Amino acid sequence: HPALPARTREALEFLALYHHETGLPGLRDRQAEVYRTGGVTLSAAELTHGARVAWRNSTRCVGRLPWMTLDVRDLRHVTSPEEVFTHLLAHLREGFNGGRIRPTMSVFGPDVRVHNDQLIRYAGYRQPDGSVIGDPQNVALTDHLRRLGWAGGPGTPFDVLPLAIEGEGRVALFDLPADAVQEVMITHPTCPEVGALGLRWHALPVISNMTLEVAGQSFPCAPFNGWYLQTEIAARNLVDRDRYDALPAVAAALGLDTTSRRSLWQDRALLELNVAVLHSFDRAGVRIADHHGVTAQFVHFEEQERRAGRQVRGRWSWLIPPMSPATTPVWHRSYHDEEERPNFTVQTPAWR
Ligand code: HEM
Ligand code: NRG
Repeated sequence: HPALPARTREALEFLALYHHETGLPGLRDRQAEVYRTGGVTLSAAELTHGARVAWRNSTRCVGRLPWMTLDVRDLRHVTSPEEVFTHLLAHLREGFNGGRIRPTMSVFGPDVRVHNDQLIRYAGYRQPDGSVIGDPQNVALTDHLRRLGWAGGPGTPFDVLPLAIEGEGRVALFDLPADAVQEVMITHPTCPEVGALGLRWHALPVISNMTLEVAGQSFPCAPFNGWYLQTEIAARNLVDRDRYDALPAVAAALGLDTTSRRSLWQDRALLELNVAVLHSFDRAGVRIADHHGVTAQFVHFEEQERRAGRQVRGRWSWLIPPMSPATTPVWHRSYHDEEERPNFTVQTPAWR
């Protein structure tokens, strides 16, 4: 239907997909509603399936095999910042589930937004000399929260930021209570000096700056979580030069010779930090993937999709892990990276 407005066309396409994939009857009636009103109000079951397919269509996600298990909390009637916050606390608890993390998404009313890019983020405090205490990636967010009235935290490298929640035309700040934020202290199975560095990370990645686009509708506040892949923490967040830049300290803790680049001390420190993160999450009973397991599962996902008559889209540069990529099957495969709907789109930060 090239002549229809995008909203109507996407509504029709989604209803066709929903009825085709579920085998449920009643497509004709739903189509009639779209032609009558120009759009569609999704049932809770349709929203759930749409959110799951949005995950299935996420080209940059290597963790898509369990897309059908996504738990969707239909909170489209919730619009006030205070109520949103209460439901976000419940999301953190239910998603964490005592360490047996459940992929979870909460879908709020269309005018709600969370300014934080994830529900749990560490402050980045810019110092007068230009250096940063905390996570340098979050300096702009930290400044934004200060402008909104946050007094600032104790000033450790791992201060958890408050949430800025927008709804009903206002923005309010909320501190996350300590019991809502699960963290894992990083220790190494054989080298106590690595544990003494005081590195840590939060157990749950809850992405809160992506809009769920489904059936011609946009939900800017639809935070979702799965579990971490250890390379996200141990090869990027704690390691990138413009993040926590921990490799020199890890190498020193391991007693490596750092005077020659060709001792490959960076690679040795990187490997041991990845071992440490997996060891620490396992010991804490918090689910985490490793890059060999998750890429093998991704190949399984590709086969499952092919059997279902669907083409897997992917962005190779995001699917390969940032360490030892050629030891994983994804390295040796190629992917088309067209974007399909339903999907998630990245938002512009609230302060830009
Ligand atoms: C990206 C793994 C669950 C949607 C990623 C990335 C990894 C990953 C490693 C790349 C991140 C980066 O390089 O910064 C996993 C694992 C999961 C999981 C292990 C465990 C269940 C989910 C869920 C959703 C999702 C539940 C949505 C319902 C996405 C999206 C991106 C992504 C949209 C791209 C994010 C961006 O553009 O910044 N995932 N994921 N993932 N994942 Fe997953
Ligand atoms: N790299 C980011 C998180 C991106 C999404 N990763 C997931 N998503 N595992 C970081 O915080 O390191 N998920 O929904 O599980």
